[in-house]
Amino acid sequence: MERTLVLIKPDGVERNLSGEIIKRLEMRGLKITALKFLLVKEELARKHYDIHQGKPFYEGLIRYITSGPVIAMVLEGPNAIKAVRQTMGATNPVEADPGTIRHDFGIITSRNLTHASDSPENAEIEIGNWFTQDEIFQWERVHENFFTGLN
Ligand code: 3AN
Repeated sequence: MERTLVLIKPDGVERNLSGEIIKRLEMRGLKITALKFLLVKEELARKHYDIHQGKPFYEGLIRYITSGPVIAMVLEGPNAIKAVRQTMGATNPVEADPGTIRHDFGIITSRNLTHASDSPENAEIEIGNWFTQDEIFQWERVHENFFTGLN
């Protein structure tokens, strides 16, 4: 089963959108297997956004993600990576499709509310950066097969 790391960034938490964002992802059928509320230390922020080091927006991105509490989650399900990124919408909220989180609640790229892993390989690396093994739970929903199609 696919897993992905999802962050509700400080603007999402500050604007009281955490519940709405989690609701939309849960309603798609994704299962929460880990969740925490934390202030991101600079070291974790720089590791998480390492790929963007040197870009003009990099230092602003580090200030943004460390500016207030975030919610970090591991979500699991078939096609979890693609499904979450589809529900989040394009990086730039004014290019995101109507009905996506970034379209519905955002207007600028530098305050685009959420992060989600973009590939299975990066998901595993990111999950390892944000969570310890004992913070992640393997559990079965009573009607798991409604979501997974596996009987
Ligand atoms: P996504 O989050 O959609 O995978 P990435 O990985 O290209 O997008 O960018 C990571 C984060 O960097 C974005 N979520 C956004 O916060 C920030 N970012 C990307 N491009 C820009 C930009 N041109 N200006 C400001 N911030 C940016």
